[in-house]
Amino acid sequence: MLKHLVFCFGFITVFNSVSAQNPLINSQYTADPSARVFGDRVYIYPSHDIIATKEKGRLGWFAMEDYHVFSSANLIDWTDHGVIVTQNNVSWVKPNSYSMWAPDCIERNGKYYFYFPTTPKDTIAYGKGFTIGVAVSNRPEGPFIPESTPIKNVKGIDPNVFIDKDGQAYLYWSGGNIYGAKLKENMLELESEVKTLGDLPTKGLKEGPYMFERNGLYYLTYPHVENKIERLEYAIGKHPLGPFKVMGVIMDESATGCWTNHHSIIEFKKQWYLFYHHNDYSPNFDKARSIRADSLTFNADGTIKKVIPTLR
Ligand code: FUB
Repeated sequence: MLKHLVFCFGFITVFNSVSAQNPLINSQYTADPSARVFGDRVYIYPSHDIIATKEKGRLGWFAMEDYHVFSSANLIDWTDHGVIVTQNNVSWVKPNSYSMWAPDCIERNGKYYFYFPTTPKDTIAYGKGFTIGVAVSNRPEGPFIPESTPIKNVKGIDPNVFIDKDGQAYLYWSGGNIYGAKLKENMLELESEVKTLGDLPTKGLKEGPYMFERNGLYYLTYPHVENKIERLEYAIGKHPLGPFKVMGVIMDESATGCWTNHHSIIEFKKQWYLFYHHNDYSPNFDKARSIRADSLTFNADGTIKKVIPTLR
C-alpha cells in the first residue's frame, strides 16, 4: 500500500505544478471531510486513514488513530495544524481501537466543539459499539481538551452539528438510519428526545448526515447505499428535525469504486462547495481515502444541481 502512496503522490505533484485541486491533501490519507468557515479560512476536520497492520487495527478494515485539522485561505494551499485528538489520550476511549471515525467541529460563543465517534472501553457504562465524544478548544486548530465522558444517550457514528438562526443547536448522527436531537446551550448534552429522521428512503444504509440551511430551507444531506457504493443524496424540510421530502442525488456513486462517500457543504467567498472523498491515492483499497472539493450550485427553486467530480 505504501508503494501506491509513493507512486500516487509523485503523480499528483506533476498535476500540482499546473494548479491541481483534487485530492486536497497529499501528505496522508484523509476521509470524511467536515469543512467549516472560521474567519477568512476554511478548516477541514477529516478522518485520518492509516493502513492496518497485524499490530495496528484490523487487517483490511478502516484504521484511524487520530485526527489532524487542515486550513486554507484559497482552497489550494493547505496548512496541516497537526494532531488535535488521538485515541490514547481520551480517557473513555478503548485503547488502540483504531476507530476514530468521521468527526465534525463547530464554533459557539468563541469556543470550538469537536465531535468524534469512537468505541468506549467501558461497555457497561456506555454500551457496545460506537458512541460520540466532544473535545473543546479556544481556537479552531486546537489544542482541544476532550470531555471525560461521551455524550449521554447517543449511540452511533458520523456526528454533525448545526446551529439554527435562532441559536438552537442540533446534533445529527447515524447508525443505519439517521438520528437527530436538540443540543443544550453547553453543546455537550442532548436537550431533547432522539428522533429518527424517518422520511428518508427505507431501503439501504444511510449515514454521514450533514445539515445546512439556505433561504429558509433545511437541507438534510447523506450518503445512501442500495447496492455497493454510496451516493450522496438530499432531502429538504422547513424545520431542522423535519419532516423532510427526499429530493434527489447530489453526487452519483464514485467512479473510483470507493464504497464510502462522506461529505460536507459550505459557502465560502460567495461560492458553495461540496467536500467529499474518493480513494484516488489507493485505487486497490477503498479504506485509504483522499478528500476532494468541487463547486456546488443550486437551481432557482433551491434544488441542488448534481456535482460531477473533478480531479483538478
Ligand atoms: O470513515 C469511516 C466511516 O466510513 C464513516 O464513519 C462513514 O461515514 C464512512 O465514510
